[in-house]
Amino acid sequence: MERYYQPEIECASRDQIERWQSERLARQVRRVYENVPYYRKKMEEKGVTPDDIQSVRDLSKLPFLSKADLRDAYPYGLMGKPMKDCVRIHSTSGTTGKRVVAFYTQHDIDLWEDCCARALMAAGATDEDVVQVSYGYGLFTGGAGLDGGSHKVGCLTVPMSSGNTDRQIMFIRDLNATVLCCTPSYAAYLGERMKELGLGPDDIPLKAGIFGAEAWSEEMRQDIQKTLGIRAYDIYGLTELSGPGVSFECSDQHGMHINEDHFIPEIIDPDTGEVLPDGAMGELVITAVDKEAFPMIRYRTKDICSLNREKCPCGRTHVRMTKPRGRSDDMLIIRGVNVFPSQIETVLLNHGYAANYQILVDRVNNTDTFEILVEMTPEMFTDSIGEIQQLQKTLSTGLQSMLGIRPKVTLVAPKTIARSEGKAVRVVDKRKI
Ligand code: DLL
Repeated sequence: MERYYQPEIECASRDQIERWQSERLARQVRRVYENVPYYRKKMEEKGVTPDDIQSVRDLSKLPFLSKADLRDAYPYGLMGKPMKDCVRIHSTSGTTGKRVVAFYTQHDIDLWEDCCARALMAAGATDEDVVQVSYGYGLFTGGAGLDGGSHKVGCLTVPMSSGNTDRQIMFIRDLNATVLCCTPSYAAYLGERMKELGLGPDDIPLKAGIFGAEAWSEEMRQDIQKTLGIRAYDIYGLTELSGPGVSFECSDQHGMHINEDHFIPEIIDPDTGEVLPDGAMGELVITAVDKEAFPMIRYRTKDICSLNREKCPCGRTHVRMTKPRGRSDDMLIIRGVNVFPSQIETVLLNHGYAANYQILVDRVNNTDTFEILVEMTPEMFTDSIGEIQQLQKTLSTGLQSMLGIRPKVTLVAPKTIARSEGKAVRVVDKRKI
């Protein structure tokens, strides 16, 4: 039986959804024009005023907002409410320069938790369930978002956070957890560890998992479902747009319903900015129509996917997006952590290396592997294994403190990494996503 948290919204007619979107969009655009000088300036540059935005059909008249704008306006320049009205911040796991710091009013938190509650109920959760939240808590949005949604549904919430895998398994068993929330790679690792401990799907009470924050394949879903004996549901979101719950999967498991009463999606050609028709693959752009503290209008997510407006058997009427295929920029997500090649470059140069390196990413046994080949400079070149090992260790530690994740570093002789005459190919990502 399909369960809904807010059936009157999730199954509303298209007319009703468009009415909500149009009203809220017009109000939101006026609000930012009057209160956020950064937005006003961008709108003036494009020659558009709040009077031009009467309905969702006028959306394309508005300027895009990009991560570069967020950096420009860091940290307070995009705030739609005074600081005293804000109750929380969250932040991304790290970017080249500044992190994204997102602000929330209590109203924003409420809407966000509603979206996560919808995702949980779509995965079958009720107030009889025990939900183990194994996303990180803290600045990352994963823990807080699913935790809040779980409370709204009335589930018994276990705020585990990530790590300590054996204790995770013990709690799932001892506390009878029926729903698990974590990254898909961590779910796969939990499965692997269970096998090592001689445990199978029948030894754990889990029935569903809500996995997101990184791209994962259909094959990985099948694998997790089999190993843990559950149904595995995808969930998508980003810090700029609150966090998890921008969209989520239903029992049909064919694409994620975007919470269209809060988020208006568009797909654009990432190179030209042209809005593409439904079904075309392109960059997802989202307008959040109800967020107060950190309003996002036509925000370019960089995530590549397509939209599907076909009727869904689950009864929900909100449009579905396909699993994001990848990103239009160079950011890598390794074990759920955002990694930019330029961050690696910074560390290499700070440690006296040249920018001759290659990032090798793969997925072995459902876990991301992360290796960096780094050329020694002729000055530091040595044959001594001991010295090389010491250099590798030092560099790996330096990279870990920048990235929050430890790569394997392999030092290679000078001039062994191919040079390019055009753009350098820094990343070899063998994960088949
Ligand atoms: O990852 C929010 C989140 C937490 C989503 C827990 C789902 C579950 P950020 O750290 O800001 O926020 O990273 C956002 O992660 O632009 C995508 O590239 C990627 N991403 C998030 N969910 C998915 C997914 C959280 N289901 C960035 N599939 C986004 C593929 C995803 N990529």
